Amino acid sequence: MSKSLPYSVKDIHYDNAKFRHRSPLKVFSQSLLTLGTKRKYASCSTGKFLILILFFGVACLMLMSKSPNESVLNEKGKVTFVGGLRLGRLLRKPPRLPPRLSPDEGQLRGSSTNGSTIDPKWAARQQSVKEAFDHAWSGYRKYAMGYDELMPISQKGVDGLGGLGATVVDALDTAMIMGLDNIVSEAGSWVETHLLERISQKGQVNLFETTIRVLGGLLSAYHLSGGEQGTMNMTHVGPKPVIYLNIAKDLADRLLSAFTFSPTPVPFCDVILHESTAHPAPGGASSTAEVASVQLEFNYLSAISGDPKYSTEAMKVLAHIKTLPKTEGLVPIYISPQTGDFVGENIRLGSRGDSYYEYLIKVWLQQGAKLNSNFTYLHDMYIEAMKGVRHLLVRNSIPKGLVFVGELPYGSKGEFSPKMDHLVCFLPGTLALGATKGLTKEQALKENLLSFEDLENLKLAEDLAKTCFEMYEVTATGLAPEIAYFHTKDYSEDGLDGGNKSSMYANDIIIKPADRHNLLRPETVESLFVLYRITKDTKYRDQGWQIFEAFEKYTKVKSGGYTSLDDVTEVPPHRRDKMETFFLGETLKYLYLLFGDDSVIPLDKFVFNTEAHPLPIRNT
Ligand code: DMJ
Repeated sequence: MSKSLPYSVKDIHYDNAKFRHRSPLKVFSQSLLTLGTKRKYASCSTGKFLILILFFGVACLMLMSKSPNESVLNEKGKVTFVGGLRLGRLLRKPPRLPPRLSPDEGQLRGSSTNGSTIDPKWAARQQSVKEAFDHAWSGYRKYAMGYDELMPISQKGVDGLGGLGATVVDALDTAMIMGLDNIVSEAGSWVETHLLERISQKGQVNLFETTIRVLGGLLSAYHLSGGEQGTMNMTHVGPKPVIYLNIAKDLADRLLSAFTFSPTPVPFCDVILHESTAHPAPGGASSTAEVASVQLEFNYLSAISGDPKYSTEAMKVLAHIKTLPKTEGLVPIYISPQTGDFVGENIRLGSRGDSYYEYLIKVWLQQGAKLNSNFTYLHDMYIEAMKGVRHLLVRNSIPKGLVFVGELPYGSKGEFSPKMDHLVCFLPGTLALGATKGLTKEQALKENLLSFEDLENLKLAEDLAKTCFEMYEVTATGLAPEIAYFHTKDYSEDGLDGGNKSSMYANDIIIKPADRHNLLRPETVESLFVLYRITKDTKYRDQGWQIFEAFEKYTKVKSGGYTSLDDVTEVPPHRRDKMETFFLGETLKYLYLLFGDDSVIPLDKFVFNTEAHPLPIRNT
């Protein structure tokens, strides 16, 4: 059990006066003072008196008004409604928000809707990604249809995720976005014919993996196939949206047992689908990232089904984590469903920690990111955590000074480890998104929407994206290892470079033998995609293309599919015989979007769940 950590700093104070928000109370009192001072110099005319009355009236209205929709979770997890004066809220600096545009999602596939012409070079590259997706799918459908994953070398399927045909559901919305109607039909009809039965018969599944891949895939398919009337329809083939919705509800009803069986708001990590029961992991604890990365999906399901129970259960987790002690906003990677407390002191943004931070900002964005929203606490937690990252986890390598995010395996009092999982490469994209809220950097700057924290986070995003790309560039295959270490003044190891001697970072990045595999992961291309959309810097597209070419060269399996690798530092690399579902769900989707038009799944109207399934942002 973890020993208590110091309580986190709860209030965020921007250091830069330019971004300091003035509360209505302060505006009013300052106005009174100003008027009072002026009175010394001029007699009080009737006009001035009327202005004073008007000001006073408006201020009173602001202080007394209540919002009928304001609700909070009490300690027992029940939703209660609150109204009246929320002084704390009035005094807190609200995040700066972009103006909400009216939804205009009519023509979101293929051609440009923003007047820009599509560069033929990038159109051709986008087409290559589409062909790669088709090749990946063809291997899967030939040898593994209905299994969770393809083993492309042995040409068979394997159920590594509980047997719900995870690749089918993970790939479905990518096929919709790419306009691959034949794949949408095949995958859609498999879902319609088999998935409900599978869900009712299968045994143990992991709450998080099933939520992000299967539930998330179904929900995106629902939306992209026109589920919410009048918003969007990317496909005219495959099942009707209501089919996806009904299966999603059935699955989520069973997954809910992870929450209802737990004695605390922290869910158990495993669910027995056919029994609708749940139990903790063998060691007892759940991963922090896992319990805090199901909210986008459950919230959206509540919104479209009209049943609040999904959202209510999932949001209890974040409301609960808000109350726990943290280290400058950073949290240990394990949490106990039995006690509700964090377990151990291991802090990292790689495995088991990553998407906790991602969902803080994305859930806030999903809920409309409104001023005075009940979810502002998520933005506060996110800003505090990113400050903590910059303070405690970010270092520079030597000799060439790559910026990286390390780990604190024994908490902030213990030794710093210069280890960075490839998984951490989600962070540049999340930081950039959190800074501009999906707008371009240019627009956000022009409209003066970036706070000091946003600018710091954006800078870090760009630095880290470079490091993530160099993790590919430094190896003999041009593909990143699962884990890299960074050479610092306190840490070095000889003879463990990536095999590309011409990389200027060959001495900065250390790759240990056990960490040299590549699982076709998406995080770096995800960040390149988000950073390209936000900065419009074409270097991100060039880097994405370079990575795609390396995947083509070393992971493509002739008979169909793509495979993981055992060692990215040797050529030719030894292959690992597994095509992970996220290669179709995420990696190829992000590459396709990176080379395409910005109006397809715009970042200020959608959030991608942590498995790259886009869900619409609430616009009320
Ligand atoms: C995906 O399942 C998700 O992106 C998750 O958040 C982390 N790991 C994989 C991809 O690497």
